[in-house]
Amino acid sequence: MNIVVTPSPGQKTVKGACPHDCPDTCALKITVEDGRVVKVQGQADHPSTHGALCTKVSRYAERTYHAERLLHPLKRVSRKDEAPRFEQVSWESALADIATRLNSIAARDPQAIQPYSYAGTMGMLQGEAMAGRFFNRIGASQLDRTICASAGAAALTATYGHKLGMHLRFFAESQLILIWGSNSIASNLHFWTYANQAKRNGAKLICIDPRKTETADKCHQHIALLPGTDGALALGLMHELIVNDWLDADYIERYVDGWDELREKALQWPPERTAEVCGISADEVRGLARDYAAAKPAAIRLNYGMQRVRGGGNAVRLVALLPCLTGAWRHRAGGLLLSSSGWFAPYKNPRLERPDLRTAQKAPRVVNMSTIGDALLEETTPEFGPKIEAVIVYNSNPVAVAPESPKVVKGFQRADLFTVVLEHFMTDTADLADYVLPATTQLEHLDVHTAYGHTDVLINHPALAPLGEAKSNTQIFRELAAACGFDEQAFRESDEQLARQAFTDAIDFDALAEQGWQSLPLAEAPFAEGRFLTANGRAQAGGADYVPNYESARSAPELAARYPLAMISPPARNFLNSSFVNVKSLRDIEGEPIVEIHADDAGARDLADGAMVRVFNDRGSYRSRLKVSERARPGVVNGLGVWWRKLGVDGTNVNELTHQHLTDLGRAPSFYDCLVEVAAA
Ligand SMILES: Nc1nc2c(c(=O)[nH]1)N[C@H]1C(S)=C(S)[C@@H](COP(=O)(O)OP(=O)(O)OC[C@H]3O[C@@H](n4cnc5c(=O)[nH]c(N)nc54)[C@H](O)[C@@H]3O)O[C@H]1N2
Ligand SMILES: Nc1nc2c(c(=O)[nH]1)N[C@H]1C(S)=C(S)[C@@H](COP(=O)(O)OP(=O)(O)OC[C@H]3O[C@@H](n4cnc5c(=O)[nH]c(N)nc54)[C@H](O)[C@@H]3O)O[C@H]1N2
Ligand SMILES: [Mo]
Repeated sequence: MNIVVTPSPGQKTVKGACPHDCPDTCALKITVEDGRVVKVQGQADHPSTHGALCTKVSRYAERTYHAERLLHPLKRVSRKDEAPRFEQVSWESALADIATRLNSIAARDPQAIQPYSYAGTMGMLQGEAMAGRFFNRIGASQLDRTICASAGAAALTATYGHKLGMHLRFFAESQLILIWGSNSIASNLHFWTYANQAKRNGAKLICIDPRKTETADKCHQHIALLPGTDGALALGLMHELIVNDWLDADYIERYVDGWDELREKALQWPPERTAEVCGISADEVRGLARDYAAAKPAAIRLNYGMQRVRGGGNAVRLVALLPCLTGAWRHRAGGLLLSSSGWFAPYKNPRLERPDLRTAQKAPRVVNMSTIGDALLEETTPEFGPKIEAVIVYNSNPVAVAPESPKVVKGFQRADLFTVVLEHFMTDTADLADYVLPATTQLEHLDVHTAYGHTDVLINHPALAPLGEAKSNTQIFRELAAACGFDEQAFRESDEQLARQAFTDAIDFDALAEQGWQSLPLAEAPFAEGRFLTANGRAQAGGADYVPNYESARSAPELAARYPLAMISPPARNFLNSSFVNVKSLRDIEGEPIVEIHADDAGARDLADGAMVRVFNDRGSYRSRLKVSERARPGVVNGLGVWWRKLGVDGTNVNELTHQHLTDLGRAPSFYDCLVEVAAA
């Protein structure tokens, strides 16, 4: 069943796809020489990749051949509260032992078994195809995969009916681009190419972001609002569109529901009030509204950074309604893009994970991944259901990335918790496992991919045979199913058979395998005449409103008196969430964990640039190097990147400080809604 790649002499190139959680999903050209990958490049003929890769993925081979790659199954021999020690074991004994443990839990209540996965790979096969079959068959609890995008997803769905937006390539023709809550140069590089083209053609670029990012540096204007105030800014813009009569009344009349209600709300947000809440000037609000109304076509590149606060869902709804109010959707280069993933829905096979393999009458309970800290510390109760007894982690590093890590660590340290981690490396989560199983990287397995920043389907052909004893996620779950005694045909399907079932017939699989990618056939200006994917085809404006943060000077003044600084923790350019932190050449560029602070806030605390500081609140404390920088606005500190805890200063990272409160829509974490204080360490 395994895909066999035999090392052959000479040189060949293989068509691949970048597996990482990034809107760009690039097409790869992998050069193999005498059975070794020597180069990973972008495919020149794939439009959005355009032959170029980011720094991280152009070094993907460094990740695959990393000296610390896990190449053998490991079994824990130390206690969970001691320094981790493991011994190498055979696959047979590891899988037999894991199967015995899981079967005995399942005999009592299979819902005590919890899968935990996210987008370490975005591939459909190495993601949930075979894993989903296994967990459905055993009857495990389900996982609500909310850690990144679900507030924005719920917002787009409520407003447009699905996660849909403009097509990437038409940004090149826009006259104005609002880059809103996105550091595109760091996290969406191939969009930036199109924005830059627009800029060269005379378009104005405006960045809306509390942090003065490298993207803000390259835009004509930067509006540094306070974190979590985007909904207020959108309402302030609507106020100006209304009072200046800059609305496209015909578009609203034909294609928008609930405008009267929203109009009343927006009229309560004159520029002065908006400016005060957002921490910007009233002229910035007026100027932004004028620019947005005047430019035809005007486009918005919204990204997930701005929805990681309590009101993140409503903020996305309000911003997403702006192009409906000016009729920007009439043009192919106007509108908004947050996610394009909904365009793939009609082309995906909904049965790939085989929900029919479930035997229980009732669907298993759903546990939210964003509150895994609390969930692992729950006892059995009627509301929660059974205490979690086993966790199977793959494609994720929850101990580093989930909010409020003191609780996540405590949960994974439970002596009575059985944890299995499928990984490439000994991450913070693997350190707390009972078994660590070595997984293949993208160069060693087959996969198929959709995207969330463009509308092409991609294939990833394996370039190498698995290194060491590594196995693909699909193969590990196949063998685990066999060890558990599951003999359904669903567990005997090969990766190629899965890949052929991943899409409906509308995608020609052989053409995909040959070319490396296939574009979805889509209208250029999808909402030029409404036709949203809502029940009645109209955009839905009802109910959207500004929701203040959990933690801010305005909403929690007593807390703010003790912890006056708002901390955001956006991605570091050279890492991908917590992936690549252990690739030395990339870690060397980032240096060490830093927290950026404005000179005024540093001065008020007598802190000098380069000092070691303690960033803290009631939840925890985290040591980091201070950088006095104009990238931070007054009142806001930027704790960059999700470092591996064990590579941080004292075995912690920024999530030591974040909380588990969820967003208004989509049950997502509010990582950037977090008050802290900074002091000398
Ligand atoms: N290099 C790199 N690329 C990545 C990632 C990475 O870790 N590194 N992560 C990937 C992932 S998982 C995702 S989800 C995507 C998208 O990831 P996003 O989280 O959208 O990442 P960014 O593009 O950095 O955008 C976040 C920006 O939002 C700003 N921001 C924070 N709070 C607010 C706010 O309240 N309002 C506004 N307007 N802005 C705010 C931050 O300062 C930051 O510049 O990127 C992907 N690409
Ligand atoms: N404070 C703070 N926390 C954040 C964020 C933030 O901005 N600030 N961002 C959040 C966001 S947007 C996201 S998406 C999450 C991301 O959180 P995660 O999805 O956990 O992402 P990573 O940290 O990249 O960890 C992915 C892991 O999957 C492994 N992996 C990759 N490919 C494979 C494979 O084929 N098989 C197996 N078995 N393993 C594989 C990698 O080695 C890596 O350790 O983090 C969130 N956490
Ligand atoms: Mo993400």
